[in-house]
Order: sequence, then C-alpha cells, then structure tokens
Amino acid sequence: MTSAASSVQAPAERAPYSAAPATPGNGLVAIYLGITAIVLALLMVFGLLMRASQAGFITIPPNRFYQLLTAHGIGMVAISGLGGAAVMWYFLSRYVSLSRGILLANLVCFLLGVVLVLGAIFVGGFAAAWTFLFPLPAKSLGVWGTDATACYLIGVLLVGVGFLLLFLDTGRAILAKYGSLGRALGWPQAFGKSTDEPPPPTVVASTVVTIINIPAIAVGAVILTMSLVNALTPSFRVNALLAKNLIYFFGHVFINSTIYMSVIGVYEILPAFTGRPWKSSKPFLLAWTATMLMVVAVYPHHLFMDYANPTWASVLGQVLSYTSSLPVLAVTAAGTLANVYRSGMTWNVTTSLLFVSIMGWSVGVVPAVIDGTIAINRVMHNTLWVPGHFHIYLLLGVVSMLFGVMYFLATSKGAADGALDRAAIWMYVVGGLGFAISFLAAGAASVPRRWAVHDAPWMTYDRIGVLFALIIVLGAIAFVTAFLRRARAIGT
Ligand code: HEM
Ligand SMILES: [Cu+2]
Repeated sequence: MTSAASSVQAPAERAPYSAAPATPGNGLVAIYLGITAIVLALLMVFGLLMRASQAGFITIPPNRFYQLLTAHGIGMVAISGLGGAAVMWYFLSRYVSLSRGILLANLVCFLLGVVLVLGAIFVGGFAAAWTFLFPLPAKSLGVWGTDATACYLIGVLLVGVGFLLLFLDTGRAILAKYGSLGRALGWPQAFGKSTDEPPPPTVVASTVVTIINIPAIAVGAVILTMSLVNALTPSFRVNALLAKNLIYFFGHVFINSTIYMSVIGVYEILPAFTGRPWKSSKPFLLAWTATMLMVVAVYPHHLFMDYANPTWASVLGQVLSYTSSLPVLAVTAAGTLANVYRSGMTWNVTTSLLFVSIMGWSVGVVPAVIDGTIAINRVMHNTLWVPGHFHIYLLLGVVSMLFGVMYFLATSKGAADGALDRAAIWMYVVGGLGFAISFLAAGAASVPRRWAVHDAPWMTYDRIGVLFALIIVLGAIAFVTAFLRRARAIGT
C-alpha cells in the first residue's frame, strides 16, 4: 500500500509537479480520506432529513431530531478534523519526519470514540447538542440516562486524545527539523534580518495548527472530564459560565483549525497546476503569526448574550472577530488569485474545488463578522443566521478543500474528470450557496436555530433550503463515489 509514496504527480498533460519525496503513510492517508468522504455524505443526509422535517415534508419526532442534530454537529466537527489532519499529515510529511504509528493511533482513538458517541446518541438517546453545555449533560429531565452522557463525554474525550497525540507528534517532528517553533513560523525572516529560505507554507500552517490545537484540546479534555464527574457525582458542581468559556475556547479553535489544516492542500496543489511555486513571503509569515495569536482569544464572541461574562471579554470578542481570520484569509485569497491569474491553469475538478474553497471561505467570513458585532448579535443570537454563516465556510470552504485534495490524489494516476464530475461542481456550489442563504434569510427574519418544529410562516425558508440541500447532497455523493472508486490509486 505504501510503495506509491512518491507517485503523486500530475498527469503529463497537466502542468509539471515537482516529484514529491516519499510519504510512507499514503495508505493510511487514503483510509483517512475514504472515511472522511463516507461520513461527510452520511452526515449531510442527516442534515437534509433535519431540514426536511423543519419544512414539514417529513415528520421526525423531536427527540430523534435533537439526536440527529447532536450527531450531525459533533460528527461534522470531528470529521472535518480527521480530513484536515489527513491533508496536513500528507503534505507535512514531505518536510518533516512524522510517525505513522501515531497516525494509526489517532485513527483507532477516533473510531473507538465514534462508536461510543453513536451509541450514546442513538442507543442511549443523548441529545444535548455537540456543545454539551452545562447543565444539559447531567440534567436531561429523564430523556436520556447518565450512562448515555458518560458514553458521549468519554467518546469525545477519546477522539480528543487521538488528535492530541497527533499534534504532539507534529510538534516533535517540526522541532526536530527546525529547532524552534519560532523558526518554523519563519520569525527570523519575518522580524529579523535573516535571508535564509523561510519554511514552506505547509510547515508554517502546520506549526500554527499544532500550537493552537494542543491547548485547545487540553482545555476540551478538562471540561469533558469536569462534566463527566458532575454527571456521575452531582455534588461536584461545575460553574456554568466557566464551562461555557472552556467549551467555546476549545470548539472555536478546533473548528477553525480544520480550515487551517485543509488550506495546506491549496498551498501545495494549486502551484502544481499553475507551475508557480507558493513561497512563504514576509506578509504570509506575519499573517499566520497574527492569526495564531488572535484565534485563541476571539471565542468570547460566543458569549455576547451571557451578561455575567466580563465586559472586557465581549469587547475583545467583537474586536478580534473583525481581525482574527483576516490576515491568513487575505494572504491566501490574494495568493490564490495571483497564483492562478494568467497561469494557463487547467480548470478541472481539483483546481475548481480548491478555487471555490477560497472564495467560499472569503464569502462566509462576511456574515460571521456581522454576527460578531455585539449590537447585531443581540438580534441574531441563536437564530438560523448562525448556521447560515458557518455552513458557507464549512461546506464551501473546508469541505471543498477536502474534496479538492481527494480529487487531486485520486486522479494523480491520470484518471480524467467526467461530465458528471463537472456537473457535480455546479451542483455543489449552487446548492451550497442556496442552502446557506436559506438559513441566513430565515435568521434575518429571526427564525430560531436548533428548533425541531417550525412555525408555518417559517417554512417557506425551510422548503427552499431543502431544495438546495438536495442539490448539494447529490453533488457531494457524486464526489464521494468518484473518490471511492479511484481511491485505491493512492495507496498502491
Ligand atoms: C448538505 C449539507 C448539510 C445540510 C443539509 C446541513 C443541515 C443542517 C441543519 C438542518 C442544521 C440544524 C440547523 C438548526 O435548526 O439549528 C445543521 C446544523 C449544523 N451543521 Fe449542518 N448541514 C450540512 C452540512 C454541514 C457541514 C459540511 C458541516 C461541517 C463541516 C456542518 C456542521 C453543522 C454544525 C456544526 C451544526 C450545528 C449543530 C448545533 O446547532 O448543535 N453541516 N446543519
Ligand atoms: Cu467562534
């Protein structure tokens, strides 16, 4: 399975791709991406069912709806993490020496954790949403038992432990090669007078992800454990405000990291088609360091309506919401346009998806920043505006990047895109935009999020949403089946 390591090259008719050094984890990376593809399609169907139930097309009993909501939320966050980790590992292993054992250990933890989480939800009835906010896990009013809560929390903890191992390994490998995290971030070139070649974009991005995710997962583990003890021993009390702060610190950083891991695919693959290498310029290095510092402090934007939280935290949350992702997004979007412009690049499924992903990420940030404004959040908080903005940059941003990388790897042996592949791009983009806009429009009309049953006047938005969701799901299933059919090419 691993002999193909260095064989990922663009076919002859495409722009030349510098032969990559061996990456002996190819087979495992293919398994990671295969699981990602299947789980994405399945969870999208869960989403479609939820939306169809809100629209009144089908009837899902509320208990079942909240189970689906919990599974969709935690599942999508986790699988974006798994897919992103595969992209990061695949490309990072060209520059530093990563452990295949740890890559496998993460997968095993992930799968065991998923079994526990699925059991908790669909057997035990756990339905507190992926954010497991206190006191829901412990106080279900009899809807689910303590055993289901324990299974869910331990399952998520297990997934976290796997990722923690992975990022400890990337940290170890980066330090071994570059000597210090500062050097891996290109600080001597960004802030000093060093004229040495800066570390490649993949190393810079991976270093940032490693630095921000280790504390995020550690904090996640702390609050998962506290919630577990609280559920088993109610006399051990958890401060609700502290719990929410810890959960959103972890949640915000982890989900943002999925973008920062997946975007490595753009840095590595677009140049293969344009023939123009993507170098770490000074603005690029500064941008990644700036985003690294801001992304860990922006999470209070999830607590604007928690008036007990300190005012300074809300102010910080608002200011950083405007600036946090901007540096990396700006250098990446500008870099993408410069890389592609007049390069004679072939517009195939891979390059189209990667290009779309940068545009989707850019577009999705606009409604996010709007909601990050306290005055607007007073109205939009807990409305469908929120899923509206994050579905844009998750569906059209992260997941497009993942599908783009899958196509790249799967067609590296020269398999050509067919008419169905090309149609799927349009379905994915049009369906994704329409679907997200149906959420945004409903949110603008103050339709609440996370409600199983919708009032009749809200259903117009829901029905339009279902139509577009159907289009995007069909497009995604076309990508997934195309990838799975060709996936063996990666590992052989
Ligand atoms: C066809 C694609 C998709 C459909 C039809 C879909 C549908 C939905 C629906 C109906 C909700 C509940 C909205 C509410 O009433 O509050 C939801 C929530 C959510 N979705 Fe999706 N979704 C899709 C793709 C994705 C993707 C790709 C991701 C992430 C990578 C994602 C992540 C989430 C998250 C995190 C939530 C919030 C769950 C919560 O509120 O606890 N979704 N989605
Ligand atoms: Cu956030």
